[in-house]
Amino acid sequence: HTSSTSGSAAAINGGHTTPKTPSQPQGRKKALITGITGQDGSYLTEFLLSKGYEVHGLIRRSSNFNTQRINHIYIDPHNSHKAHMKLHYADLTDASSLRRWLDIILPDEIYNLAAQSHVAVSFEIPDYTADVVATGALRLLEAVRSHISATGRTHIRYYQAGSSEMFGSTPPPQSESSPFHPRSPYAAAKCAAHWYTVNYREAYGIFACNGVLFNHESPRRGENFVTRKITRAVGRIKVGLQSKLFLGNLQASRDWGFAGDYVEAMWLMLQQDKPDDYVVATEESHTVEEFLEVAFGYVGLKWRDHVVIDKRYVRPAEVDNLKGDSTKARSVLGWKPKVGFEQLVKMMVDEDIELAKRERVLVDAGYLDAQQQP
Ligand code: NDP
Ligand code: GDR
Repeated sequence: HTSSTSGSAAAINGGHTTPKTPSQPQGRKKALITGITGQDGSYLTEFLLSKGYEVHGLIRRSSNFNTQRINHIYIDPHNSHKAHMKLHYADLTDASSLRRWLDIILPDEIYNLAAQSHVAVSFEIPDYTADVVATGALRLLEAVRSHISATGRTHIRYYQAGSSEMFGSTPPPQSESSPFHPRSPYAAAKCAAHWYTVNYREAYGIFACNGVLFNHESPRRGENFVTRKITRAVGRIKVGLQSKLFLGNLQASRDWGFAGDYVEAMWLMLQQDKPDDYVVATEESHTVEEFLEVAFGYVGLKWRDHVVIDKRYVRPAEVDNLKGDSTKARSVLGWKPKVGFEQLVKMMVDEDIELAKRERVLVDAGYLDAQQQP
């Protein structure tokens, strides 16, 4: 990679030095991911490492370790030849930390995945949710803008993790041209982040994209989202550690895909000639009840024997029906999902059965209470 700016290029130019082009990346591309410890952050890191990137992740301070989803990728930085994922402390509520790491890391691509991402919890902590999800995105965009203006690194590309929740009560199928009608503080904050991203693209010419992603799940999904809550319960019920599962509204429909497929769409958006916004979805929708049928049925259980409705899990305002139209992502990005609904549910149940079997061993040996989870 040295030829374009070193002596050999000058020789080709007849002795004139090649002008420095600070906007061009050289060598291994660098990605910066906020929310690297989350579900999507872990899959995106694996994906970018497989493409030869150096991946930098911002992690927030926690009193417990919060790197479980990326521990398997982590290599001690003292082993510098192999350690292509690096972690730094920062927080989306701390603007100075964001700008400082941009200046130190000099990333080529930035993926803003960090969020208080639980819709029901956003009704409990609306102010904090807006601070991280909406203002956090604005802080990062502003850090990117001032970093570019100070360094001339205009090639930087930015991805904003938008959500189908922004469509809220707009009837399906939802596409890029469907209006937003958010139904929670989380969704309203994501709409703000969406428009901040559009505005920084239009006002400053920043290469910034919004991915409007429909629900995507995996064995790494947080345990209080409905899919993982169900598959964890199936595993624990199957090995005799639990008998009841408390849920809220079973009639909501979601367009559920596999997180591993969706991180590729994020990357593809940043590889295009022009920045744009894209809906990413399977285009297939199922109710929570249908998810229960497949998950319990797969291991020979009947969900009606175990599920108890608890009003605590019913939201003040619900999003009833999400089903995406991802024609644009399919035609422009050449993206399509590889994992279908049944395969996704079975993948999650398989992993959670294994996890529950390990818990059972610990419970039987007296190392764990059956109510506890490791
Ligand atoms: P997760 O909840 O699994 O991960 C969220 C990440 O954000 C975690 O790494 C978390 O850190 C981090 N985070 C939370 N607050 C802060 C903060 N104040 N400063 C810095 N980091 C913070 O979410 P997913 O991986 O599922 O989703 C990724 C993104 O995509 C989110 O923005 C989400 O809203 C959005 N999205 C998700 C969809 C889905 O179906 N999964 C669909 C559409 C959009 P920690 O580990 O310490 O908690
Ligand atoms: P969602 O996901 O709100 O779509 O947001 P979640 O899995 O939390 O809810 C899906 C649907 O299931 C119903 N539900 C329950 N949900 C939870 N969490 N717990 C329950 O006990 C329960 N019972 C029924 C909900 O009412 C809802 O209708 C996810 C998040 O990842 C967001 O960050 C992301 O933006 C959107 O997906 C797209």
